[in-house]
Formats: sequence, structure tokens, C-alpha cells
Amino acid sequence: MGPCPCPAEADREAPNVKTYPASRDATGLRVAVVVSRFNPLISARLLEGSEREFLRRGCRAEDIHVAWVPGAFEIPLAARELADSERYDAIVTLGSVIRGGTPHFEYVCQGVTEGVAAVMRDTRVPVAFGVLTLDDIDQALDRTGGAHGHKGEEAALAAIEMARLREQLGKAPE
Ligand code: INI
Repeated sequence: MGPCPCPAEADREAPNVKTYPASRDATGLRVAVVVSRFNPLISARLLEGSEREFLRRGCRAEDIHVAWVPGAFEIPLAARELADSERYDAIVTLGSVIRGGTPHFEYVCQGVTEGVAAVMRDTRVPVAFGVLTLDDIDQALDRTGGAHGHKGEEAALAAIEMARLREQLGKAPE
């Protein structure tokens, strides 16, 4: 797979600075995707995007494991169990929380955001955050293959890049 779009060494002001190599090659990675069933059309689009990106980058279909949960609030528990299992190089979390005019929206957003961050912090397994927080369904459609790109694909790409970077960070760059 091609390199990341980082500045070329020759273009940098300090060309002798050593940089951990970035990679978007998913060959040999084993990944898990946690996806919320709430707003199912958006969930399906997010999941398709993540799966497509993993496959495009060389991941084997049988090495992509998907766990469905009822809503975004339940995502952190599933992500933590998967991270604790030590079976995965990275985890992707997917879902959508759509503002409904009640404080519930804020609580669900806060719960999933803080919960997912805690899983990554506590376990050190890369966990990509592909949970959309939106005003309405049109914003969700725009971000799942519409005018504003595809957050499912982006989350998979972030997971791959962090899994590869984590492999490198334990040793000095060459
Ligand atoms: N869950 C979502 O994933 N998205 C939402 O928009 C949403 N709203 O609007 O309420 C939502 N609520 C359910 C929540 O995540 C839990 O599943 C529920 O509270 C049970 O714990």
C-alpha cells in the first residue's frame, strides 16, 4: 500500500530528524468493529465503509470481527471486552447520536465519548472513534458517503495507522 501523505523528507527543514514510519497497510491485522444498532441505516453505511477500507488496505475478511450493540451508550463496554481479550490490533467504534431536543443527547454523547477514550487509555489498544454526533439525519447521510466524506472509512484508516504506529513506538526509529 502507498505511504501516508506526509511531507517528503527532502522538503523538511530538519531532514535528519528521525520519524516513526507511518503505514496504512492492513495486511495481517486483526480488527474488531463495535457498531450501534440505533439509527440502523446510518450504522449500516458506517459499517460498510469501515469494512471496505479494511479490505482495500489488505485485511482479510475473516480477520474483521463485528459486534453489534443496542445503542451508542453500550459501545464502551463491548469495546473494553474486545480490547481486554488481547485478540485485536485495533478496534473501530461506529454509531450515530442525533440531537432530539432533550438532554438525553448530551448524556449519550458524553458517555460514549468518555467511555471509548477510557478504553484506549486503559488498555493501550488503538480505538478509533467513528461515532457521529449530529443535529439531524441529513448530516449523518452527508458523512457516510455524501458531501462530507465517509466517517466509517476514516475510522478504519485511523485504526490501521495507529495499529502500525503502535508496533513501532516501542523501539527507536531507524
Ligand atoms: N443511541 C444512539 O446510538 N443514538 C441515538 O441517537 C440515541 N438517542 O437519540 O437516544 C441513542 N439512545 C440509546 C442509548 O444509546 C442506549 O442504548 C439506551 O439509553 C439504553 O442504555
